[in-house]
Amino acid sequence: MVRGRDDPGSAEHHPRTARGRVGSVTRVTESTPLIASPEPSVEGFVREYLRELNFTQGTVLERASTNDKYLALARTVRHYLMASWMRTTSEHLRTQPKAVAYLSAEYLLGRQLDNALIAADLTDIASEALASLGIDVAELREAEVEPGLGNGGLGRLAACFIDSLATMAIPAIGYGIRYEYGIFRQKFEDGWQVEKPDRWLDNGSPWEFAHPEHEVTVSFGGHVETVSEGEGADAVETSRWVPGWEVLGVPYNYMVPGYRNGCVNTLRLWSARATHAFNLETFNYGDYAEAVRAQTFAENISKVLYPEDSTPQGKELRLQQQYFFVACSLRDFIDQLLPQGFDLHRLPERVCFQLNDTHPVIAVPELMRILVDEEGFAWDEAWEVTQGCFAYTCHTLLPEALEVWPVDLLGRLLPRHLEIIYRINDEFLEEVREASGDDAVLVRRMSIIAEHPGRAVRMAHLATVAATKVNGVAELHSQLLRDKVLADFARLWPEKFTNVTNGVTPRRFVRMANPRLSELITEAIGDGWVTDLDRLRELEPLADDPEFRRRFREVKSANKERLADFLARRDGIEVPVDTMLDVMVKRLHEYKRQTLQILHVITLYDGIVSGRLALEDVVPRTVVFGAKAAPGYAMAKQIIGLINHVAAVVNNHPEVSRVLRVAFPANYNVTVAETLIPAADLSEQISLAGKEASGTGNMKFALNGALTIGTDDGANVEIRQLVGDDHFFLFGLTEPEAAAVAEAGYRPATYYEENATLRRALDLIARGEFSGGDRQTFEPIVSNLLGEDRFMVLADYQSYLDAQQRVEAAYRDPDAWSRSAVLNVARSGFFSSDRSMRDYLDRIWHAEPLES
Ligand code: 26W
Repeated sequence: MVRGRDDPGSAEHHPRTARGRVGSVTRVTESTPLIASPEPSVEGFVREYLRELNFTQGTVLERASTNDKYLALARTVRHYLMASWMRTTSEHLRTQPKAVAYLSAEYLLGRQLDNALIAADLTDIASEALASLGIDVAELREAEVEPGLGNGGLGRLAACFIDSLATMAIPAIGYGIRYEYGIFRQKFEDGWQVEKPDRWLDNGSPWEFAHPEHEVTVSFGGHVETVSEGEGADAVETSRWVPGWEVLGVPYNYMVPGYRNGCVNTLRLWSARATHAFNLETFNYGDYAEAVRAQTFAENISKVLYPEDSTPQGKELRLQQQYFFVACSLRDFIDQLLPQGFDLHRLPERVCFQLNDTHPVIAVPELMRILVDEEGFAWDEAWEVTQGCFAYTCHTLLPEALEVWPVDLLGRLLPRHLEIIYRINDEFLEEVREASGDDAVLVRRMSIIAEHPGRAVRMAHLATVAATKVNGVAELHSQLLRDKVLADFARLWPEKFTNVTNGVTPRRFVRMANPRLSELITEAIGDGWVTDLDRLRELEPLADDPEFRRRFREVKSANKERLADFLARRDGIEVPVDTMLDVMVKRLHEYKRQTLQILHVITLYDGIVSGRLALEDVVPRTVVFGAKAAPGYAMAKQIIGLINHVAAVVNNHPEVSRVLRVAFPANYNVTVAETLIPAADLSEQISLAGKEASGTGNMKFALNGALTIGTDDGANVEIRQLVGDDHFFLFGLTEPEAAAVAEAGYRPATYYEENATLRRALDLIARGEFSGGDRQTFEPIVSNLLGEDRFMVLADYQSYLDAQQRVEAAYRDPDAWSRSAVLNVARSGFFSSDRSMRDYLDRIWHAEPLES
């Protein structure tokens, strides 16, 4: 149960005396007066900056630390966006347009400063202003600790989407969790991953605005009572949730600036606090220690991001997090963004709650509970409204990544929600029975409640039943959702299923991360591409212009220098700047097949040391990995260990290291991606076909002029179709082929027995070549590959090797290579997240931009 601040019923639970009167929210009916942001000028910026440094940071320039200077700069930049933010917010309230409310447990934002400078068009002014004070902006940029409030693709996608929504002036709000600890900081000890806490808030977070006055109370536990209302024939039984405990959600607002368009949207992240009532009572009893313990208990809810990105642990705290943030968000939307007394029957006209995977799906029974229990809606009315308000995006194909919650856990934490889910399921299964002529097997398969191994709620089924639309994140993925993962549902409701291929924001991943390429592009075709990425097409003819290609190569090589410098300073890693830069960066997962790439490295190493491969026949390359493993995922950690141990041997070998280097900087994150991707020549997208839903790194690489070596998987399929077969190195089984091999019974050992090159590579690992002679160290990897090899690494090995040879041949011709690279840039405009947003708007949300 959730109560808003303005709910008079909550007063008795919330003695306010200690904290003063609660401000009620002013409903804006016409434009409120707003303070203007300062006019951009160098002198003005200097003044604002010194004011921040002296009056807010409380220090003088001579004594200011780098962090002081960074905080003052961040706050100064904020000023220039503030009026736009306030204007956007008040316009939103005044005009009451249909809004998109993006519900996501993760936002992998990356650093904010540079993005804000670019959005506000202040980069040059800020540099000049600070230079006049003897400060280097570049140094301050590095002081920012990125908010790593996400695991990988799904969280980064959410960050790209809110950027695009703001740039397109769509009324949108992002809702999520303000984790005190984001994704862990990865370190290597002897090549093995260790996790350290990510204390991203330690130095202060200048981008957030706490709003305790908009706190929301969230309830958990307790039991459900049935109450009868009315008499005789009119008597109706209703359910009443009597919760066991409560926490408060305090919202923190972050600005989401559009690119130079005067629109600044809001990202609202919730932080958990103990309720005042609880504190007061317990403290009054004099049990100080117990009161503090209870406080810690409540605050644990938003303490840490779960670092699993594919195997849900079914942890109670995770379900608490999920319910906590969606309960706060629904309450907030209804109380803060809709006019008082708004008729909730019309909610679908005003909002689409987009469910970013199943993590926020508990919002479905929560809205039902609000409508039925609090607003007195009849069940059917409430269900119609609810079905009109939600849409669901699925981001995976791995069955083990689909969340299920044991019924006893869910019932203990949210008894009323479980009851609601049961009723939704009953009515849904009735529909299935009717449509299928009582097909009991089908009913069991489609049920929201799984019976085996234990009774559990299948969140993907709940989401699919409730949503107006269900979408996958690339063509192939959406097709597999329709044909395999959710096939029964797609047969019942074909029109519910749609595709929206992912995209990435060109602001962060081209304009900001690759200023040199941006300049080259802008010089050639003007700067319209930043918000209209299809215009990159205009570069196509320049692929045939030798001078343009030369300048493109100059950009690449300058980006390699920048990377080398970055890695030298950050990690003490030395990378050559004149070799092919071959990059695989993404979460460590067996289906993504980092092992396949390390096997290629081992094969090159073996070829050289055994003399079968002459040094002059090898195209010098530097292989860069970046990957975090879920802390409990033993095989993923083994693979990290293997890569680091292979790197040590390769890099220290006097001959081999002349043509082959392996670099594995620890703690891959958005900031590293921004330096690494613009320098890359070759993008490794080598998952087993049918396993990677989309991938978004693949798009970032193509847009930055790297060529892809990849399987026919996820969005690779669309990248290849757009850039053309001649500019993409395809290899491996297709999805239907892989499915057929699996069906027929896959036997990896056959490949080992029949392929001598593969055998030598695996034998090197098995014999301890990379583990100081110890055969045990990497035994689990070898026996896994020879035994189960669930993701068919061995089946695709030879095909991958052949593709790598085509890569080498192509790279030997710099002109042809850079022609392909330019064409990759020119033909990848489709992968802008602006286009993804247009697709969501047309196919799912049906919202319009705010007039400015
Ligand atoms: C712990 C439970 C869990 C399960 C799945 C947590 C997180 C997930 C995510 C769905 C994993 C994820 O990030 N998926 C990725 O989403 C990207 C954005 O759509 C896609 O590009 C990637 O292919 C997909 O793996």
